[in-house]
Parts: sequence; structure tokens; C-alpha cells
Amino acid sequence: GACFTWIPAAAQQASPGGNDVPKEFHVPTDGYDHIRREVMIPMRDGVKLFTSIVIPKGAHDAPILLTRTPYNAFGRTRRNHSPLMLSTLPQGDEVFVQAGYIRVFQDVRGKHKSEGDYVMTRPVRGPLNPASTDHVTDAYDTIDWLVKNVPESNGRVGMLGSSYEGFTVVMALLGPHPALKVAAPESPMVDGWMGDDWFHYGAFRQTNYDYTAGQTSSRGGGDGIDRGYYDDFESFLRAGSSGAYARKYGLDQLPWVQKMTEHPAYDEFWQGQALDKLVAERPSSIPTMWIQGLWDQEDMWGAIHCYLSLKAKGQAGHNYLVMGPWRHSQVNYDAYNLGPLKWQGDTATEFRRDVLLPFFNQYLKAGAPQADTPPIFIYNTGENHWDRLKNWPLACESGCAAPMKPIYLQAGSALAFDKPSQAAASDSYVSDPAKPIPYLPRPVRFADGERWRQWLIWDQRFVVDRPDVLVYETEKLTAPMRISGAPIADLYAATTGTDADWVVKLIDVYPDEVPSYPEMGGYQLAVSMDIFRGRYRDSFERPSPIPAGKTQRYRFVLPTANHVFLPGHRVMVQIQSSWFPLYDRNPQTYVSNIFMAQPADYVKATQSIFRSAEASSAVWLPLVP
Ligand code: PG9
Repeated sequence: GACFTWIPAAAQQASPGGNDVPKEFHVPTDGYDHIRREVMIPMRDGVKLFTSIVIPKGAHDAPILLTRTPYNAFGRTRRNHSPLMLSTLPQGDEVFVQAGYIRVFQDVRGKHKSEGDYVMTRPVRGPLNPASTDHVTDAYDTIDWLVKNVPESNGRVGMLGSSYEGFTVVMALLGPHPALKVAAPESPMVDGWMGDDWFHYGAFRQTNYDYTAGQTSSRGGGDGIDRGYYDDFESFLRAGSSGAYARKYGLDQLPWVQKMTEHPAYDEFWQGQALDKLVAERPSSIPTMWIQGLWDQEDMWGAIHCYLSLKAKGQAGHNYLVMGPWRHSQVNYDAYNLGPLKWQGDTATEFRRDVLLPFFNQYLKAGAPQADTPPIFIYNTGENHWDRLKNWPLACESGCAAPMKPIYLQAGSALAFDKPSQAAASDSYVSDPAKPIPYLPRPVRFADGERWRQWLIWDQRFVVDRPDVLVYETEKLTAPMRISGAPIADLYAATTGTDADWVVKLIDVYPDEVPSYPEMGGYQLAVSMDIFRGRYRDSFERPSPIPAGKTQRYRFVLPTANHVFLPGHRVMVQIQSSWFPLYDRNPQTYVSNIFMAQPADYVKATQSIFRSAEASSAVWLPLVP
């Protein structure tokens, strides 16, 4: 083992005052249970990537678990200062450490200790990436090097990682090295425009400014934004448009901010990097487990859409879907609960131990037993247990065991399955961009991680009484009502403006009293909700002004749910036209680029939602009979 090399103080005195920082400092590691090799792995273009390899002492024929990260590989392998591998690696790795895996983290090019240039979620080689390398080749070259240069390994590699680290797993699948035997993209960032980090159906997520500043204002950990406000609601509202906010804080110098600003619509820039399309074009034969949370506040689109597009290509045999009752990346932590929602046991640790590890072992360890991997492993968030299913979804528009069933908005704030029969009936509200609806109670602080991680399950009572939120609710249910799939919002709406945002929330209203858990009495839990920018109603690529006063149809798929509304609960739908400051405000006047909207473009608009025979607004439910 390496040990501290004693250099007498006198010998270090290059300057008269001395130097208390020695030239070399080695920690004695003889008592450690692991060895660490930090290497620069050369890629095909000569760029070297910093790679931290953590090997159990005495390992031989051990599988390799690889994660490629923009989040500092050095730091990712140092959770605690400890001589124990279990302690120094991330919590999510514990089951793999206990099973004797070699763990590898690598900085992607251009970040932290790696050489080269950084491009945010760098697209594959082709029209959007003229270089000779991408994450596909970097993963390939890394795996090639690892299996040739880590003698303790058995030459088999698995890749796993969440979010950006999940994105790099998906990239590796587009041209995999033969030694890559199994993969698990966890909440991978897949389509940044449709519903992952950058936009949702065209509405821009302003949290990205902090993220982009952190990622790209320097090669290492970048700097934050000097806002001058405690409340982000205030800092964004005062700045004006999202573009004005970026200019005010100097963020418009960052190339990624410029790219997002230049591509507000779903043009070739976004289409060409949508990985759910690319994985279906180039399906791999590698057993892959697509994992995400049912309340994933960052990457709600990626895993499920990759799974569905591969299934549509006949690839379901070796692609698996896991959806836990988790916030973003919670799969790698404890998951007894998500805020006030409590589950049966630690759903994340149990998943890693009982499903994920056996799946990896099967493909990575010689002689490991065949795992009993369910094709679909999805938490039932109403009945509070895991479902092991053969197929997903259970209800959908075509090709499923059950069809979708609309639940209609009705007179008197009611919600019911009978189609409305009245003519020209609607409900209206005034949406005022000067008083946008917060997505969390104010003060809103993006930096408050605890609240950010829970915003999707936040009790929606905090906005239910606002005059600019429409609310529809069923009677108390007398029998359980199960949804298993993706609900679809289907609005017939008119606006006095020429552009508008539509937020639709499908909510489980808890009984007035929950005796053993009083704080859940009357809780309004959104089981599926999203935002849609009205200008994209006919085309995501080519937006168009909304004709003022003319009823238009807005149909958009909401996030996947596997939920049972229990007897005594009610189903609620809420509709509103802003979700601030997470999403930028729609000025409600059509402008060519909302990032550039001028103060005068922001106008009040009256929004009318129709609930009539010819314009029956509804939420289509993936109802399981
Ligand atoms: N959701 C984060 C992210 C991924 C990719 C791009 C931008 C942000 C993450 O958690 O890594």
C-alpha cells in the first residue's frame, strides 16, 4: 500500500517562511478494504478522460459497474472519508459493493478532471455533432480500455446511472461495446423538449438557469446566480421575460442558454437528440432496465418513453420497466416515503437488493442464477404495494387490454363519466401574467432541495381556492378506481389572448378524515399533471397563434400513473394557465419567441373551458376494469 513519504521540513523550505503544504502527501491505505486507481483513459481522438476505479482488495473475475458523469467522478467515489468501500461509494452502490463489484466513475469530456471540451448533453455524431466522437464512442472506448487494463475484472461491464448519468447509459446503448452486458438507465434525460429537464410541451423550465450556470460557467463546479432576492417568484417576475432574466444575470453568455433560447420550438435541434426516437432506430440487444420515479420532478419523460418506443419496435423481450413511488433519482437513496406519503418499507433499497442486483448478476457474474425479473415492476401508489406485471400499460388508446375512458368536466364543478348534453356550456377565469400561479407556496426557492424534490406531490389545496384555478370533482367513490397507464388531457378551450398555457392536474382527494394519519385528511395529491403551451396545439415544430375567441382543442398525454383511487376518496381535476416560476410565463400575446417577449406583450386573458355536448373537455383515464 502507498504510505506517507516523510520529507524533512528543512528540505521543503523553498521560501524563507517555509511551506506547510508538503510536496507529497500519501495516506496509509494498508488497512483499506479496497484499492483505488485514478487513471486518464485515452479516447480514439487522443482526449483523455479521468476515471476513478475502485476495486475490492483481492478481487479477481469481478464484474465492472460503470457510470459516466458530468458530476465529478472524484467526488462521486468519496461519499465519506473512510477505509471502507461501502462507505466511500454512493448509497445506491451498496448492494453492488456487497456483491464484490469493481466500481468505476468517469468524468465526461470537458468536465472536472477530464480533458476535452464540454457540450451539454452532447448529441450523437451527425447533423448536431460534427465531431468524430460522442458519448457512444467515449463509452465504447472506455469499456474497451477497462476490460483490457483492469486485471481483476472478468471482462464484463454493466452501466447504470441516474438522470445525466442515465443519459450517458442510453448513449452507450446506441453503439455498445461487446463487453457491455447489461444496462439500467435511471431517470435518463431523453427528450429535453417534450417532458424532461429543459421544457415540458414547449413551456420552459426556468430552474435550468441555475443548472446551466452550475454546469457550464466553469469546467469544475460552476458558480450560482447572484439573485438579490430570497423569493425566486420575485426575482423572475421582476426580470420580465425569461430571456430578460438571463440577460440580467449574465447567463446569456453561456452557449447552452443561447441554444435553448434559439430553439424554443421542437425543431431538428430537439428532435435530433430525442433518445427515445434514437433507441428505437438503433435498438440494442443488451438487457436493459428502464427505471424512473412516478413523481420524477426532473426527468418524467425519458425512461417510460424509451421503454414504449422499444416495445413498439418489438424489443420488449429484453427491455424491462421499473417505476417506483419516487422523486427524481430516489431509486439510489432510501424510499420509505416521499414527503408525507409513506410506503410499505424502503421501496428503493428493496428494489436494488431484490430486483436490480439479481438482474445485473445474471449477466455479469459467471454462474449467477437466472433472476426472476418482472417485465414490469411498478408501484401501485393507491394500494401501496409493488405490482409485477407482464405488460404495460394496462389501458391505452389502442392495443391494450382496456381502452381509455373519458371523465368529463360537468356543470357545478362536477366530474363524471356521462358525456355532457348541454350546448355551449363553459367555465371561465382570468389568467393574469402579473399574478401567475405558483407551483409551490411562496416564498419559492429553487435552492431548497427538500421542497423541489416534493413539488409534484405537494398538497394542491394551496391553490384550489384561487379564482384563476378551475376545479372539478367527483362524488365520493364507493368502489376502488384503478388507472394504469398515461392519462390524456383533452381540453376544448377559448382565450381572449393569442397564446396560452394549459396546466391540467389529475388529483386524488383524500377523505375528510384519515384517522391514523390526520394530516392527510382532505389532501389533494396530484397523481398526474403537466403543462402544455397552446401555440403548439397543431404542431410542436411550427407554433401558431391561437385565434382569439375561437374554441380550440388541446390534447396532451400526462405522465404515467399506476394508482387506485380508494373508496371514500374523490377524483379531482384542476385547470390553470401558469405554473410559476418553474415555467416561464406565457405572455398571452403571440410573439415569435417567448424568451424575447416584451413587457407590453404580457396581457390578462379570459380563458373559457367548454363542458358541452359538442366540446366535452375531459381527462381520458387509463381505467382498468
Ligand atoms: N435532471 C438533471 C439533468 C440531466 C440532464 C440535463 C440536465 C439536467 C440531473 O439530475 O442530472
